[in-house]
Amino acid sequence: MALRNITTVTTTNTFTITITSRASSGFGCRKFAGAGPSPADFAPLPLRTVYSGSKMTSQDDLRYPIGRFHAPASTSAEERAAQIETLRRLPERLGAAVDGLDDRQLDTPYREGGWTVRQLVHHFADSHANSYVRFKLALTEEWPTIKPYDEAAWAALPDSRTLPIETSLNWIEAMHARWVAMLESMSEDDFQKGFHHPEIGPQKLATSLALYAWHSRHHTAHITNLRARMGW
Ligand code: NI
Repeated sequence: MALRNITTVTTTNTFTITITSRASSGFGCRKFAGAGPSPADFAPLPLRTVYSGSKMTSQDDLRYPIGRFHAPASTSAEERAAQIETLRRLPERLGAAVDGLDDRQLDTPYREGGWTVRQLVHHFADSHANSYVRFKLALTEEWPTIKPYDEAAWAALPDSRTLPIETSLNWIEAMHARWVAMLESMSEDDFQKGFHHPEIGPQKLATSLALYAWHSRHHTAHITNLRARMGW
């Protein structure tokens, strides 16, 4: 699978350089749409730099504030407990990240060409709802094949661009209560169950859990970093 060809090298400065042996660049491609994170999370990016105040920041830093996702070969019960805790706390942390923002601020992209804060919040709901359903399918069927979706197109729909964020914040809170209760009931064997993604192949639930814990922190950091840069 293409993902196995990716090597990440961390240099002495803050930049992370990703080298891939994939023949074609995945940047902007839709191949991994619906896998969870943006398809570009796994793709090489140019190390263009921008000035933010007096501090120079790379586009990669803005796009991957906590680094890219690296699928673990396996996870321990302790690691999974920490990941479940991240999902449990997302509604509270996301609520704090957007607290007090007005409509102008909510409609500000977190980086040049990126989603707005409003789109990020609605993306959390869309993405995590898909993942919640995939967990349910994997727990109740034998390695089902799931349906990818075009997350960029979903984020461009009118509801994602215009609805008040409270609609998704409330939904995320309720959904995560269900999701976390399900995760806490899962056995070691359950985490070895999974689903087939039509484009990226078999995905264990243990890997999905790690991915969505990362995803929770990844997009929340987009918002908190924007606020820090803008002085909001
Ligand atoms: Ni995402």
